[in-house]
Amino acid sequence: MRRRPVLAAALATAVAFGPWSHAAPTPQVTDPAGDANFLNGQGIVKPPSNDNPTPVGSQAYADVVSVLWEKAGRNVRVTATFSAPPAPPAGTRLVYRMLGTTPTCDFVGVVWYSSKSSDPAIPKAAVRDYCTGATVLTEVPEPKIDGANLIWTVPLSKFPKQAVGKTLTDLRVEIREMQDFGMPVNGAYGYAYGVIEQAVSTGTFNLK
Ligand SMILES: [Ca+2]
Repeated sequence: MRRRPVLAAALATAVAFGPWSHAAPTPQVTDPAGDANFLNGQGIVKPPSNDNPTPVGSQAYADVVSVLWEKAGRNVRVTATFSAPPAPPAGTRLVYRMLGTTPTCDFVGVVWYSSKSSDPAIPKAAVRDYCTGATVLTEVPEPKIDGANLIWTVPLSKFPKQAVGKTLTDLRVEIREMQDFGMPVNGAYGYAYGVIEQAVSTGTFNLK
């Protein structure tokens, strides 16, 4: 009988802390559904908002709704969530870019090409950075597709040293359609053109 107060206190503690200790982390980037259609951010739909559902529809496979940056041991895990699985139809090649900025890097983040570029210098998945005056792609394992989620798990060591230990600011998304020539033409195998989807935020992530 004398133990009852202790048990009661333990239960009270479990109740008090239980729900919060398992709360889902909050994505740093959120974006409306229904706005992935090449119009937003293309000068067609004007600021102040780049997120305007339009009558022309939306490509759900490119329609980002949130991005969560997390530490996972010595890895960085980036989970991008879409309106549908990120699986463009045959013939449509997209590059999915999840980026941020540091004082010395115009951008640094993770990218995934929905189909392999014919350019041997472009890996299917990479850390993409502009920290040294040029765009650099560092190959990383492909992200996992889990339903409507695209999940990169990238060793911290794959990020440029100029960015490690720094805070990524202005976390954002840019998804572009790719033209692939299948062979080098004037030195290029292809290029990225229209922005099918973008998202911006003031969210940050400590890259360490
Ligand atoms: Ca969206």
